[in-house]
Amino acid sequence: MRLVFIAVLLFMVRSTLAQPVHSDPKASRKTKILYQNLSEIASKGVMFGHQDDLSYGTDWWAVEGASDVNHLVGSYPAIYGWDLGGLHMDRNLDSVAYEDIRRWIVDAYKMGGINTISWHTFHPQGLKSSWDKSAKVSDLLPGGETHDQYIDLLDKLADFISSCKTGLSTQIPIVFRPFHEQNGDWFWWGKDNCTEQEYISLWRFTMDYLREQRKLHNLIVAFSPDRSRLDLVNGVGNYMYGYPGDDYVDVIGLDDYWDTGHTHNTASPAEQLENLQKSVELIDKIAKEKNKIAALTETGKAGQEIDHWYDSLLKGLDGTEGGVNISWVLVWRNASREYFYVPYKGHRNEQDFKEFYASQKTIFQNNLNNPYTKKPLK
Ligand code: BMA
Repeated sequence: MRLVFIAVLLFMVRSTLAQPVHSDPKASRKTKILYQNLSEIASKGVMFGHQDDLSYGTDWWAVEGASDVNHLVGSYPAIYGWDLGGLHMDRNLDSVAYEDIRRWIVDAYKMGGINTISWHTFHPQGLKSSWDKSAKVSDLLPGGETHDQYIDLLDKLADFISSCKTGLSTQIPIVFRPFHEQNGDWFWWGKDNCTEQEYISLWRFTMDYLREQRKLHNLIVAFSPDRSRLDLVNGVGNYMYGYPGDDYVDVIGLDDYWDTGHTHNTASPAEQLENLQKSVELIDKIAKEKNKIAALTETGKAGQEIDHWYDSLLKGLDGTEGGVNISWVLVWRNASREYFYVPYKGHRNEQDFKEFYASQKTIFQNNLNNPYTKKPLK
């Protein structure tokens, strides 16, 4: 009897430990449920995400209900990526109207999809773009020259996020992925442009402000370094550059365009596949150790210039220890017939994408029940 009791107790402790713990103790109920579900879904397969899926495609712009993914396979993606660069304007960097983004975020939520927001933000000083490295992180921190303008920007961000709601109900849970690819040298928040401590302070200040001053408790926060600047030999240590702490991160993410046929990567396709597997194993390991979840927050091959690209992606994910078990992969946007990440009808990778969709290991909108309830999958 005593043994049975101990066994039950151990089982209970183990199941509690296996649950990811959200970084915000005040996170809303739905946000916590979604977070648990992101972990549960990962044990069944990988969700597919597409940036700007409802906004435009290779040959249409802002058509209600349209989606290149749905057009090709008959299901919307499970994850919808949006970008809030340019909050001082009516439209974001890619000319998508904010009022449309807001409506589509709500639509995606109502369909049972999951929204993730990236932030190619302008620096408030002189409205310098994300890629303008004359912009300084230190100016945004408390005591910095443009700190007050940064607060204004954060207010605009918070206003927008708060406005994404259904009727009178509370805020929609959103995966927020600020200041991405910080280990690269292309953004003003990048490695060679500020100190690690400045980067961490910016992240913490941002999240504290959104949570404490603006009462946003609907955010699942994603950290996403870039794989091209990650040394897999010293994987864990290297990954942690700029990590703001477990209280500020929920998703151990990675942007990996490198192992998926990047033009400057001279490694053979076989080596790239192996490195993709290692990269995914790395984030999975860190996430498990920290009781968080892992995701490929960005990946893809612009122009789909590689045959069977999606098949390789799936092999990369499936070849990892334990098989496909990260929460999602998100490919970038379909802006034109030259710049796209999901093949269009008639493209030679059309069948490749259809097989990716048909795989038991991938999860699209069709397979989701409702990730904001206790039963996420159909
Ligand atoms: C980049 C490119 C840019 C775009 C930006 C924000 O990766 O796609 O063209 O403006 O993302 O979406």
